[in-house]
Amino acid sequence: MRKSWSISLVTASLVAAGVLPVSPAVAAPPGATLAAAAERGGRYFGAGVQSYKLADPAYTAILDREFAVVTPENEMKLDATEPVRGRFSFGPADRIVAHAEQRGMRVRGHTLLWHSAQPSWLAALQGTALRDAMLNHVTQVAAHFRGRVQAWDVVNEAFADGTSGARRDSNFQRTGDDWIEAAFRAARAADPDAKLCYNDYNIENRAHAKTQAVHRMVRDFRQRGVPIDCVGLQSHFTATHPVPADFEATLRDFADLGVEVQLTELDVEGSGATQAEDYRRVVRACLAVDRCTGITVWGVRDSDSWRSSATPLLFDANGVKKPAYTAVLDTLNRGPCR
Ligand code: 9MR
Repeated sequence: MRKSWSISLVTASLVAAGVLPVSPAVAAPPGATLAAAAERGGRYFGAGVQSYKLADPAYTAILDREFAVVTPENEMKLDATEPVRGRFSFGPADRIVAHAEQRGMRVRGHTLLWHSAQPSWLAALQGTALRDAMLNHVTQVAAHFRGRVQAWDVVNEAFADGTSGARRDSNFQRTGDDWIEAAFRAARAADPDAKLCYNDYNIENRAHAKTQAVHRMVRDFRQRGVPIDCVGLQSHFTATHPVPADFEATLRDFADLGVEVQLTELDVEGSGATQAEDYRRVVRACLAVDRCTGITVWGVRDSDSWRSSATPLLFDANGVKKPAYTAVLDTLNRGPCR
């Protein structure tokens, strides 16, 4: 520690004396926010947001200061955007997109097709009628946000838990195995510039059947030219689903297929130094893999979380930075270590 400090002092005085050129490494100060620190390593740092919270100045103060990318937690889901067949409703999602654009933040779209949060009219359909309605939904929603969403979770959570490695049973799945690729093709046609992601939970552990099944699907899509650009690993970590020892290897396995990987809904149950260390490991794993392009935490303060009693986020209910925040900021500022 002392050694590198004195070396950088010597370097700095040589630069000041005009002996050495100013290099970006010397000139760039550590990032003071999550977004700035991530940016130094060429990554983004984002948060899941809820439109009704944009009216809370304590919430937006943290959001606008710390994050470069926002993901609407619920406002782009099927039940929110097409509550009645063919009648689209974009108000709350548009409010989030406008908030982001006014502040130079980017948007992750979540999600075009998910077996959950379906409006009742859609859940009642089957066969060709259902398939047509699914693809029309993808087309209409992706077209509405065309050019304004940097990456879409085109399909969310389509694989079963457990050891089967099978697709999850759902009305979507019952229209035929090819529903996922059909959705990706429709999304590409509707918004050619958005990155198209497959997103899921419990695919962080390389040894798990579900992880391997998703990996096989992405490999197959790449081989057959189905337009897929990224895999989103939700990364909801708990005591029973901890950060796996092989997390970096999992990210690398997906990245080796030629897709980006993004941590899309990160949160870690716990508190204090243990939680901080878990967060540090997650960020380090992403930084170690070139194609891991960014991290989104699933909420701003613990009180904003879908599982607030697990205190899984980086700010406490009062908006105070937690040890986990400091660990993430510090790890991002250290950058990719090889
Ligand atoms: O955080 C979201 C919560 O507010 C919603 O009630 C819930 C149901 O729509 O979805 C939560 O977000 C989920 C995400 O969309 C997909 N992965 C799991 C997330 C946590 O349940």
